[in-house]
Amino acid sequence: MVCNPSGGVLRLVLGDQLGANLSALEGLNPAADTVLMAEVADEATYVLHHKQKIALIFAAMRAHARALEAGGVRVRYIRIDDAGSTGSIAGELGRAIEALAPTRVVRTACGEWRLEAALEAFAQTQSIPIEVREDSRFLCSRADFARWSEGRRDLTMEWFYRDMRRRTGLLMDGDQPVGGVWNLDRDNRNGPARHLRPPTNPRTPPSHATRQVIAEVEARFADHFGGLEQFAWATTAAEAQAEFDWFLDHALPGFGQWQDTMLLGETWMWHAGISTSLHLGLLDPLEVCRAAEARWRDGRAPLNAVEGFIRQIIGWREFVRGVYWLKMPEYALRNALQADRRLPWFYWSGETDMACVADVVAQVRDHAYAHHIQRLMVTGNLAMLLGVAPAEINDWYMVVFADAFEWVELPNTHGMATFADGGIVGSKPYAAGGAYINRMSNACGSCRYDVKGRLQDDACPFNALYWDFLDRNAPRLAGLHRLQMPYKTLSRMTPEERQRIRAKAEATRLAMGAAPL
Ligand code: FAD
Ligand code: DLZ
Ligand code: SF4
Repeated sequence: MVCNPSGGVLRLVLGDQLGANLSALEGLNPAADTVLMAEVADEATYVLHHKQKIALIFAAMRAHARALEAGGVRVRYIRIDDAGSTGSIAGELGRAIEALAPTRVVRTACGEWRLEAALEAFAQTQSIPIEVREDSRFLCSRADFARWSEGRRDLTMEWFYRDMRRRTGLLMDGDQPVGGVWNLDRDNRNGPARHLRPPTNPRTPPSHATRQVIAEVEARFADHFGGLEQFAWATTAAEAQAEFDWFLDHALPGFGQWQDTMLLGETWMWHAGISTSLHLGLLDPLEVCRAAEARWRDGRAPLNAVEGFIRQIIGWREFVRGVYWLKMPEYALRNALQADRRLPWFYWSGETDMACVADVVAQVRDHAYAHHIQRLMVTGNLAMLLGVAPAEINDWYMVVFADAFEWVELPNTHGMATFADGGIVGSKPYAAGGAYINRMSNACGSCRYDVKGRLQDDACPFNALYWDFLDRNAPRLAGLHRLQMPYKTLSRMTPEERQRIRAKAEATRLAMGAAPL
């Protein structure tokens, strides 16, 4: 990979900016410009990412560099083992500026606040111009989201989503939603039917080049969480498209109906598994949504599936990213419920008798993936009920998932799963006892705990924790409209019963290792 002094424009491409239409590459002159890509220790270790995430990013970066070079573009590519590497993106930018003497630098805005702040600080130390362009992986710019949020008391995803439907024209009949309804979520909450069998997702077997990266990551990042044996992530746009085509044919039709369902030992089910490809720029969000819409218009997928899928992408994905950039850096420090406990060790080891939790932990170890309801209602819900400190929870979510980038992880964890943001993203905490998991999964049947029990030794731990959570947080939560029903039930319990629940919940927390920090 070439590194001649160019005098042209130096264009920075980060490991999650691998799309063909990246704004930093607009106007590229192959005769004069150089693209800088750098595998660096800082990005690989600012959290101890799952090994599969590092392997995915490095393999995708190398494939992208090869494709650019094949198209005649000069790439200065720094590998993780480069002896002269400074270990940081800013450091590598500095080294490239010195070596190539470019006329200016062009880069696309970073996804994460942390790196954007570091690169802004770096720019202050430089005399050459550094142009920062809009992040082309999203449909709604940061400025547009800020405008949308102006003057609103609550940032409700549903209103944002409807505006995005109007803006994109997706599933619209003129200015009305097709079918006359904006949101078909009420049709999308099925638990597992008897003998329910999800389609078998082939995913992407690693190429020769990817297997080489896997071996390097195994050697260099041996102390990071997770296994590499079952690595099956798309690392190029072509692989990502093939995975998505499979989803359109085999899983999209059932996506609506079964998107909240959990089955032990089943990983992908009716989910697309495309979050990494969207975040890395291997798939374009609007094209993905248009392809799904076409399936409905052709009669090959029902509206509840297609609407639900599109809502996740132009609704939730864009919304959480907008909230992140609107509220950072203060957002990361929020702890509305003053949670202060340790994360139990079994989140890492999987050593727990709770069948639902053990299944998710084994899955993230092997695949660096869990679907939304596993993240929200199993691991997230349990951590919230235990009162685990937000920093501990965020660290776990950032580590274990291949698709974990703070702009999407933090609003989901802080906002959706634990209510640490105090209600910016969600209007209530998604707290639930074992009954919810029993309804949506087949886990309880093979669990040592009794899902209906509350106080006895083998009672499902979610139950006492759930009622204790509501009780403990009543001053903050009892007024929330959407929690009126459970608080009414709680108010019918005697003081003695509530005391027994409190004692059982505390004993459960301590037995799990969720001691105060
Ligand atoms: P599908 O279920 O097939 O959905 C399609 C696409 O919709 C996804 O690829 C994703 O881009 C988008 N999407 C769906 N739900 C959300 C959502 N809540 N927020 C943003 N986009 C969404 N997603 C991440 O990409 N990275 C994370 O680090 C992450 N952390 C999460 C933490 C918690 C506590 C929760 C509850 C959710 C989190 N999510 C995160 C959201 C969601 O779980 C994943 O996007 C989804 O599971 C990815 O798998 P998929 O591609 O099979 O999604
Ligand atoms: C996640 C990641 C990793 C593991 N490694 C690199 C890297 O070596 N070089 C790089 O340019 N990007 C990497 N990334 C992605 C960055 O962390 C990502 O660009 C920032 O978090 C901003 O979103
Ligand atoms: Fe999970 Fe409780 Fe069901 Fe066991 S009984 S699988 S712990 S919800």
